[in-house]
Amino acid sequence: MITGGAGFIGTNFAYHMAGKGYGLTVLDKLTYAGGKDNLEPLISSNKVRFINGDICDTAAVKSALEGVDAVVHFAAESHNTRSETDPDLFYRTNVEGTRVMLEEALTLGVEKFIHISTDEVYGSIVDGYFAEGDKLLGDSQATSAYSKSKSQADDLAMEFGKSSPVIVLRPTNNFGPWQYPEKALPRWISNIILGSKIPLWGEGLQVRDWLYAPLTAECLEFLLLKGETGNAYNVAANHSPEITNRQAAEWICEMLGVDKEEWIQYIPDPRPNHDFRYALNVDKITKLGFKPSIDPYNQFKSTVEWYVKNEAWWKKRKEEAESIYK
Ligand code: NAD
Ligand code: TDX
Repeated sequence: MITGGAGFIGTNFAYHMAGKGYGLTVLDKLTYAGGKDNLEPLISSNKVRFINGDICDTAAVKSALEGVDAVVHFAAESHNTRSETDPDLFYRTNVEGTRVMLEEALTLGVEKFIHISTDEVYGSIVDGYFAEGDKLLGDSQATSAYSKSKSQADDLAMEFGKSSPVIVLRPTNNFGPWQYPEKALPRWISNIILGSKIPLWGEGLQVRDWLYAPLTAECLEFLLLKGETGNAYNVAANHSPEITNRQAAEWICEMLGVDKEEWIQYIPDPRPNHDFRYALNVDKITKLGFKPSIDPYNQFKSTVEWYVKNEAWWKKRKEEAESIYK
């Protein structure tokens, strides 16, 4: 079962797993971020059994779990900016929803439960890298309602993992096809295609560790097969040199053939407590045998090409996505 399988990373994972012949159930509430259209080819070919339901609804979760042997739990409210205005929703979905999923799935005896956490649970780091043991309990160093709720959900999953087959994955910023255009990369690409500039917050010197979503999907299949339960794992690209937001924006301008001096607009940073840099130590998952194939420039390029080709997909989402920045 893939919760949140109609969202960005969940969709990438569903295509990866369907391609490998796994039988899949997607449980998704179809919030603004979920698109059943993403999965249509998989649903119509019976590769995905789709259930429209809420992870906070115990009865719906119980019924959806029938016949399921493993759960990969993505469903969440995922955007920091939205958490500034509706923190309660983030706690309900991310903490309470995760508790319901853990309790119901483990009571029914699933063989593995992978909880998708995030690099944001560690907070920002000036130099060096966070290892798995660096996460503190509770809010840890998390700064937004989104990251604080994810930090608490991570604790719950780790607690269940002391006696049940739970794994926690903490990935860095993902990018790739099907990402909702509220997030930086698809926002910037779609802006330029529509003739608007890239709004770069502050000086654009923040560092994100951009990880191509199809690699996160590979990582999850690897953990389903080889991950040791009761453990948290980081996964990251560890770019060298690191990629600032400014660099990412400049690449997008270059790939779309526009002048970066003209098309990047520096604006006062609207995000309170904007985390400056995320960086993770990946020794643990590397030792277990997972090494993603990192090629940021070409992975950015494939992503830009996807948005150029799939204008109809993001155009119908763009107005809603932009409304949160007004
Ligand atoms: P997304 O916002 O694109 O998708 C979230 C999905 O969850 C949507 O399909 C939505 O309909 C569904 N959902 C929301 N509330 C639900 C509920 N109550 N019941 C059932 N379904 C519900 O998110 P994403 O970017 O794909 O992120 C997926 C997961 O990965 C999240 O847990 C997020 O915290 C984590 N994560 C994301 C990134 C990233 O860069 N996108 C990085 C690290 C971790
Ligand atoms: O228009 C923009 N201009 C800008 O400079 C937007 C939308 C963002 N930014 C900056 C803010 C961040 O430094 O770009 C960076 C990336 O921003 P987001 O796409 O909002 O992602 P971020 O806040 O880093 O969080 C993402 O990574 C960790 C995901 O949304 C989370 O779900 C995940 O846990």
